[in-house]
Amino acid sequence: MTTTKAGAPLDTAAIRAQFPILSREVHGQPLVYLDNAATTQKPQSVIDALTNYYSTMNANIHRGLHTLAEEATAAYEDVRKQVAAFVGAASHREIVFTRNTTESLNLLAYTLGARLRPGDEIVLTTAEHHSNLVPWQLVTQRTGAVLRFIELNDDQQIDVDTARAAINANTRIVSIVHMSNVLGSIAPVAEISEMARAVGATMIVDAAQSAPHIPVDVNDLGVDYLAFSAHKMLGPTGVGVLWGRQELLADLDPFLGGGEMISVVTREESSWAALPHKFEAGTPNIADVIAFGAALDFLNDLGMDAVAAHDAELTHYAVERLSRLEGLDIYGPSDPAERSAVIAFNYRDIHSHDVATILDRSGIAVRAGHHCAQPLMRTLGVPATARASFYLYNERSEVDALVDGLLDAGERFGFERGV
Ligand code: 7TS
Repeated sequence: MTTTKAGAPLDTAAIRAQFPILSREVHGQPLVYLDNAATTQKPQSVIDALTNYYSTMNANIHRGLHTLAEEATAAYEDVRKQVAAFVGAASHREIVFTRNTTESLNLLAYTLGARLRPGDEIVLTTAEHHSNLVPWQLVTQRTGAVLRFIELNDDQQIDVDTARAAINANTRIVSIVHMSNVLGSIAPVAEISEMARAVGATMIVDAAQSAPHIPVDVNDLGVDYLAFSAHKMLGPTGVGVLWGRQELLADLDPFLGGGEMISVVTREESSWAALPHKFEAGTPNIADVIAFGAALDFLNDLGMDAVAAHDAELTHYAVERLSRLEGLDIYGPSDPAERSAVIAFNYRDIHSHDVATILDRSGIAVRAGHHCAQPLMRTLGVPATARASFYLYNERSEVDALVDGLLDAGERFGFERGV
């Protein structure tokens, strides 16, 4: 495991050596993986944790009295404690494992939404990923509650003033993205939480992009619920986290019913298991949760402050280099210090899908499209963008490769090479 002294820059060469996929080639070129906002690559320790689980302790958890079941249960529950420590939760009982951020947010929309009445207001931002929009739209259809949106300011950021304009005495729920998967901007969550509390609203944060990149502490943020996904922070796919304050989770009805979430079941009715099991019906994703523990070890060994500093520095460098390209528009805050790890852009008049396809011929992986944020695309006035997103194993040379790849794409479309 690579260890880094707090404050020292990440040793990306040593880190990269631990990610087998980073040594493969794509179209005969070294892979330059810049699609980390979609999902990150996995270190050998995470891959080994999966194999080790299936090779040595595979069993169903919470129900067996045999050794394998006890070992698997302990390993799974240990990761719950690790996750609790990672976000500063008061207790491991506040951590619910789901499939992904999307399921965590749907759980909240389903359970909290059932309490809303016509005219109640749910406040989102115009920058939400569809997973923090569509579930609330379904709630409005069922209840007559209405959606209100925090708009971007002139610098394409969510700020305290735009939030103040949307939150009022009718607000029951505020559910906002912490770090936008398009703009890379970080919302002032602590201040917005205070506004929500002042009107008695529940405060939810979509931390799918922030938890991987910056230290996230639920106490500092002052929120009620937080959702994120393991696969965007070195962990396996198929594991999501919902953190909620214990007294609030205890007060919610279950989302899914079935095995392991009950206490007593009669033919007519049931009572619920204690937290967090009330929200984990059925056999969970045991192997992937356990491997997520190895991902958290990896992040903790580096230190989230060091990860944040690395991502910010690289993003700063990338914004600087990309802004020098003629005909390249970058979306999001103008000051690179206001963003992290994600840069959405359009180049010349080349469609972002063509940009991504041409870059792929040089081994460079970026995403193109609407990034599951269609209302934001409309606000920005574009149908789609290309997007480069970075993580702890990316290096400046890969940003340089991206710039070269874009110049190549420009040439193919008849533009003169030249910066
Ligand atoms: N919220 C944000 C801010 C996201 O960026 C994503 C995924 C989600 C929620 C949903 O996460 P999931 O794990 O449930 O899928 N964002 C992206 C992306 O930007 N490209 O691919 C997935």
